[in-house]
Amino acid sequence: MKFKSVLFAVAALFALPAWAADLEVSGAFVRASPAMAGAGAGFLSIVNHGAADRLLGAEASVSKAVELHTHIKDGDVYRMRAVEAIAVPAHGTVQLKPGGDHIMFIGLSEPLKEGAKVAVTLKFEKAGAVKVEMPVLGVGAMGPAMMPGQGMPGQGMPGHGPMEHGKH
Ligand SMILES: [Cu+2]
Repeated sequence: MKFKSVLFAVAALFALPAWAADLEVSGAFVRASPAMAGAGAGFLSIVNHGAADRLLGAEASVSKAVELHTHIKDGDVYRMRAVEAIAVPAHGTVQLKPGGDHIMFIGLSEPLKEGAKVAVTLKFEKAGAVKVEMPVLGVGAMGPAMMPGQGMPGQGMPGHGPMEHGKH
């Protein structure tokens, strides 16, 4: 465990991407949540340089529960649905992004404020625990490239607001 802690400390020094075994996690971010939202969504990219793996879940202290979600198209409406795992193909890339797969923080203990950071531990079937710091970006942010303050006020997309949680 001590060795692992040192590894994490080094990873923190150099910020992202975080490496674990053959997995490279980058571009992680969380969207700021409106004060009353109670839930938030996180996104990231996983590049797999090795054999197939699966993301089985995640842990974070910011919310009561953390689920893996995907979006399914139901007529003209996209709905979120919890999934048991997200496949990470061998030598492939998986993108958790707005409108697709994402990490859902349910039962936030406090609103996700733009500029804060959320510590998340990803749980992979083979690679095990991978810690990642997810910066909180604007409500409608599409990725870390859109830094706080760069977007025009009110330009963002509505994010998760109008979507329905099929399983909650
Ligand atoms: Cu969701």
